[in-house]
Amino acid sequence: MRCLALDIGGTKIASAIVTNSNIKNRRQVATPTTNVAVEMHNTIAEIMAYYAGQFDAVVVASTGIINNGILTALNPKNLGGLADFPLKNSIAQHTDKPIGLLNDVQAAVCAEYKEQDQNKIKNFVFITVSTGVGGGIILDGELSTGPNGVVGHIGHTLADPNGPICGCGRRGCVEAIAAGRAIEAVSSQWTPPCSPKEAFELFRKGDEKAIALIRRSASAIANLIADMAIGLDIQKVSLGGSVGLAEGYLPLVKEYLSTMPTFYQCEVESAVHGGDAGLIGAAYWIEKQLTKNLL
Ligand code: ADP
Ligand code: BMX
Ligand code: ZN
Repeated sequence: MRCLALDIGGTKIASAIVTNSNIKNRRQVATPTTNVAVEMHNTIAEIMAYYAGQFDAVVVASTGIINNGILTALNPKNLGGLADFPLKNSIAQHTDKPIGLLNDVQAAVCAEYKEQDQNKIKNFVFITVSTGVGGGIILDGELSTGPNGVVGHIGHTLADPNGPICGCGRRGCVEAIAAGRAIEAVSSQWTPPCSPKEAFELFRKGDEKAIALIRRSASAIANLIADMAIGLDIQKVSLGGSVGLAEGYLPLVKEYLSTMPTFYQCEVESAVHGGDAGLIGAAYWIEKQLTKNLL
């Protein structure tokens, strides 16, 4: 099946035709930041027109809570203030083909889990450290989404009760400390101001303030992994997102995790599919849904 997959993140929207996990015609545009409700429709219309006639089904892996065809941002600040968006309707205006929607990280975990030894690994998590922090959770070999699509919003568990207010409204979420946006909130105040990518370059050159900032993020993610391991008996974690995949980050996460008692530890590796995990996982998921007549 030729599947048009879209991966809508807080920073970028990737799209591609995915067939048997092979990606063709991959494109990437920036996620709208102003007038987002209107611009999101326009961006989707442009993507749908570009791929017209090339697909048998459409699947969207999107940031936000995906339920009943609606995208609801838990952290609207990650989407230029957009709180709700009629994602399914926006796509349906351009195609009669089947449409599937799920959260971006729930999609990514499907791609990563299919690469695992599933006889051995039953409980598995994909964590993205990107614009935000999110998780996709496999329990007993099955993707868990929950009655409202909320499962996996682990970026909004507590990292520091005295930490910054998160865009979701809660104080001290992991996302408010570890995410790309959290890194940017600090590095953009430096002289000269730095993007997260530049902050990582400074970190790799041994700059002390950059090391402290990246370590703060990695430590919060290591604690999140420990919480997952002890709360859900997670056997392995796959780490993705542009921050999670940045050179030097995974070794720090492993370093913090290795200081914890044994029951809190589990295997952690970089996402096998890198930045394409969302696209590949979404296509894999919709094929399964269509086979089971679930869409
Ligand atoms: P999305 O959140 O849209 O899925 P990404 O996974 O690319 O997108 O994550 C975007 C975040 O990662 C932004 O905060 C951005 O500043 C940061 N980022 C992008 N490239 C890099 C890089 N090479 N190293 C570290 N951080 C990066
Ligand atoms: C946020 C939340 C999650 C998402 C995660 C990673 C919103 C808009 N998004 O915690 O649904 O999975 O970010 O998203 O509330 P990304 O944009 O960083 O890929
Ligand atoms: Zn939060």
